[in-house]
Amino acid sequence: MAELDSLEFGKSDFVLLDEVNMEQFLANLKLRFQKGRIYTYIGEVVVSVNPYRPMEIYGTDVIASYRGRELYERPPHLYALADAAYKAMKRSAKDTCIVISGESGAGKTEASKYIMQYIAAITNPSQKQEVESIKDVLLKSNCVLEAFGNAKTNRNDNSSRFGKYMDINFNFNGEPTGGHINNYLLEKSRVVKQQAGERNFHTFYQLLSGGCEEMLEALGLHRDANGYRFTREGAICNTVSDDKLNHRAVLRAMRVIGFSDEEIQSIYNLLGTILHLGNVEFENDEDMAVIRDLDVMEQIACLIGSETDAVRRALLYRTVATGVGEVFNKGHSPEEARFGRDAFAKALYERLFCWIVRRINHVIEVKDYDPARHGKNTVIGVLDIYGFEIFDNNSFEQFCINYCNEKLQQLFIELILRQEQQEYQREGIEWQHIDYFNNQIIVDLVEQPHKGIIAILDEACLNVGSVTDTMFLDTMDARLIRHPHYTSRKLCATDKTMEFRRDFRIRHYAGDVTYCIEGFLDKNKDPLFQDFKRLMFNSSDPVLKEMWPEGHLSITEVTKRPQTAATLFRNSMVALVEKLASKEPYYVRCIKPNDAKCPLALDEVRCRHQVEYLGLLENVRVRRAGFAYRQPYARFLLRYKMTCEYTWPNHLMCSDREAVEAIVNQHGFQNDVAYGISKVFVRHPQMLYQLEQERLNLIPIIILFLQKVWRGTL
Ligand code: AD9
Ligand code: MG
Repeated sequence: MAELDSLEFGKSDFVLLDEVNMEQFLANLKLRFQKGRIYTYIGEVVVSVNPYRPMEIYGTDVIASYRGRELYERPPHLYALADAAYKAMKRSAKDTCIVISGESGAGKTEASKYIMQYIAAITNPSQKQEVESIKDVLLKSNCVLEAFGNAKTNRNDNSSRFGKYMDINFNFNGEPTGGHINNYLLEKSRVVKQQAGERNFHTFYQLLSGGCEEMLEALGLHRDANGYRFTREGAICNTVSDDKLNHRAVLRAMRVIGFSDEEIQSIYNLLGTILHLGNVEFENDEDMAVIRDLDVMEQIACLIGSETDAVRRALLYRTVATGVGEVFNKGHSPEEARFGRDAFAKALYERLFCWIVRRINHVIEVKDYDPARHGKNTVIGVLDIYGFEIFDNNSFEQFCINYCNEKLQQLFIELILRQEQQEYQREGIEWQHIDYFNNQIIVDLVEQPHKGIIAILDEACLNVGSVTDTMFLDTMDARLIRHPHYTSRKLCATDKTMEFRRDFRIRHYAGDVTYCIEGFLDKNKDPLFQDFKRLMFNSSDPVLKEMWPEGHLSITEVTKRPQTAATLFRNSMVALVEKLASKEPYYVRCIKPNDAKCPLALDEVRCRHQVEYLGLLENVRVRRAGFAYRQPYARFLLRYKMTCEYTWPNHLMCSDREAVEAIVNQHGFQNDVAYGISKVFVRHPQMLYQLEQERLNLIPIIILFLQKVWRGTL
């Protein structure tokens, strides 16, 4: 109960601020941060500030101290939130989810891992073998997915370049029985190109520095990341020193999960293939691409279980079908060949990543669950997805990532308002409306059918070959000119020269982002010549073949236009939001204290901006206008009846509600509560803190009393 509202450590719940304004909010955040209190509540929301240093607050003793306790009983912590989500799920057999949001580098992924560790630690006290191994796989999956899905960016040395939503399934006893991972849009363009100062996905560097001699030799690789075009940029800025150790950890994790030796070999064969592909050069022979270095073709063929000539042909020619069904081979120009090579490398990696996720899912998915025997299967979902990004150069990927964050912000607004409103209505309590900035208008700008940016982009992609990125920008300018959250350099620049016509800007809820349209069309169409798919489908390696099931189609059979990348992403976001909205949500709002990744420094301007766009002040206002906590009468009574002479040990009133009123009146809290149909609503957590304190003071006296009764000395 210590530190809940103290001068030394500030207010542990922003709801307790004397006044709700930015100055007080920031002062409290800063004071707590400097005292090592990185977590603070807004009611049941945890606000977390990245400490950028190891903290002594995650040990087993700390886990034990949060287990089964109520949120306000202990200092704010992710563990308390995880416990609340777990308890709510167990008590009401309802699915819950924990949504972790915040910008890149704010601490989402770390938070998700602590939450999972906590859930793993408090479940299965009887150490049943099958439950332990499920937990082990769930935890180990993080290590593998981070190696393949994370990379060093200029914002974060371990930035998630994919979105992850993990369901953990529980049986009737609250033991984990399995899980499922959904992955969202991997930033595959990173495989072939990284911005200055950034790295490719960790796994490439881990393999090169940690792979054993025999493995590297078999893959035809040398250790120097500088020698491969795809890892060269990252080799220069290589600041992540534990690649070697991590390589071993990933191998161990893959074995624990159940990857076979053959599967692991196939994975590394693919990584080797990608590195070699990056070094394939195309020379110009009368406008046709040729490859002089056939050794590298042989190496690739060997790694993907193919023939040297088949690899060479796939890189240099594409099969084309005429309208009348004739099929012929068309040679690439060097530029086309380079484009095809990069598309192939990106696709290989993306397929590999999705296959790894499917493989893990295969191990963790709940099998043979019989609700009649085991009771209802419930779920806690944990969402850790890329945070809002503003880079110097923002492209299609940032557009998708930021759209995803708009959707999540919309959900936050919707759920917080809706849930509060519904609860007050249900319980017959008056609700005071608080104004929010509603970002639905930005979500619509991006996703609205026929009118939104994705629709315009898809339309442009339909016109094969004829539409350029600039024409796409012109169409957007014409159609969106009046939208308050859209502008482009062309629309706002006085000097309308061509170089100004490559950008458009969206006023996001989290700030203005300027996107360069270069590559938007290609990334959205995401074309890959059928020849590559066929090459992989014909691989003698069954693992690789499995990743390319559509490779069996001949060119004349491939008629259907695949969905565009942006549309696929939008559909997956809509499905994700639906999934989250169907569960009882718990929120972690992460804040990045400074851009230098340095401990103890809290940049007020940066923090103010995040507090603003995350809507945290409004969140506090809603909590304060409403009621911070609510409890069913019976539960409240059970916990606090000892603090009132009329209710201890039992009350004689007509209802639990009257008994709760007696407790409230005795302590003089009449103005702090409202009585609903089934629950008592408490305005400020202070009242509960006081009751908790009193309870703690009374417990020794009651124990003494009971001991005396027991011994017959009373
Ligand atoms: V991104 O959107 O994936 O780019 P995240 O996930 O929000 O981002 P991440 O969790 O990766 O950020 O945190 C960034 C770094 O901050 C970590 O690698 C740690 O070095 C550091 N960090 C974050 N949270 C903690 C913490 N609770 N304790 C110590 C932390 N260090
Ligand atoms: Mg992350």
